[in-house]
Amino acid sequence: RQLVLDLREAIAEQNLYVVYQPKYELAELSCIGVEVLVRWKHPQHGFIAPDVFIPLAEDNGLSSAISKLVIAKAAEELQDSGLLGSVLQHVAVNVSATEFNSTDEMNSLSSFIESYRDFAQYVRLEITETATLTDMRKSVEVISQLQARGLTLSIDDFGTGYTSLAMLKDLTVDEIKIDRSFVAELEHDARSKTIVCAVIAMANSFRINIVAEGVETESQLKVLRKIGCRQAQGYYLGRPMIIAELLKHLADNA
Ligand code: G
Ligand code: G
Ligand code: MN
Ligand code: NA
Repeated sequence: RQLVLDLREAIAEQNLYVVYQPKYELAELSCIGVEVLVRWKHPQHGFIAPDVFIPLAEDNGLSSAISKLVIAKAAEELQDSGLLGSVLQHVAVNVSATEFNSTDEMNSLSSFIESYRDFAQYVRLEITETATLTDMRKSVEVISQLQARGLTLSIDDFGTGYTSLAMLKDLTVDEIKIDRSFVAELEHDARSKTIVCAVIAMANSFRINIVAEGVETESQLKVLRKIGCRQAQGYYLGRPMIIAELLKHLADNA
């Protein structure tokens, strides 16, 4: 309970900050986007993981405040970086299911994003598969509204939910991200590999962008390349970094 109060205060005082994990195009191993991830350093308890405070935020009506804070910080840090539109084709922001499932909150979020004029066009929203789609028909509607406003949509942690195939059938998403559990098993478990291959094939035929998450080794990257995966993220390619580190990382890898 104290933690919720502290979180509220941290949000109000803009004391959360963001890091950026690069996303790579595998053909040329060039960075083409970033995923923005929120971080909280508590004044007494030190770093608190998003796995802890995001659910807390969701349970206490703070999701949309966090999304807006993340977008404001990313816009502020990236707007003058010279990266937007040149190196970075998009900037991905995670959206909680509680927020995604509220039409009001999503309208409010997209208006907020639109207020960042030179930034809005780069924003891509990531929604987690498992948590999201309680009501497929409503999701279809929300997603097409967001796309009509120029935002692109990505399905995060793809393959972990029960509705993966229904989503491919019904949702006109721009991107799917293969959950890192499949990538971790890619080399040891033939069935995981078969699933990943099938997802890549389906995504390619639907012309949906496909990203492998959680790439931690060179050999995983090799396998992914071989089976036709075009984009990837993971510690092997780049950890989540503060803006100064991101700029250095991109300069070093240019
Ligand atoms: O960055 P990290 O691996 O610690 O993130 C852990 C979890 O928290 C992931 O599921 C990630 O999607 C989620 N997360 C990180 N940043 C944000 C954010 O800004 N908003 C939301 N809703 N979730 C986030
Ligand atoms: O659920 P989502 O995909 O948004 O989670 C993103 C989180 O995954 C980030 O917070 C990041 O810390 C974590 N992450 C990114 N790359 C890797 C990786 O290669 N391995 C592992 N274990 N976690 C990763
Ligand atoms: Mn994500
Ligand atoms: Na994920």
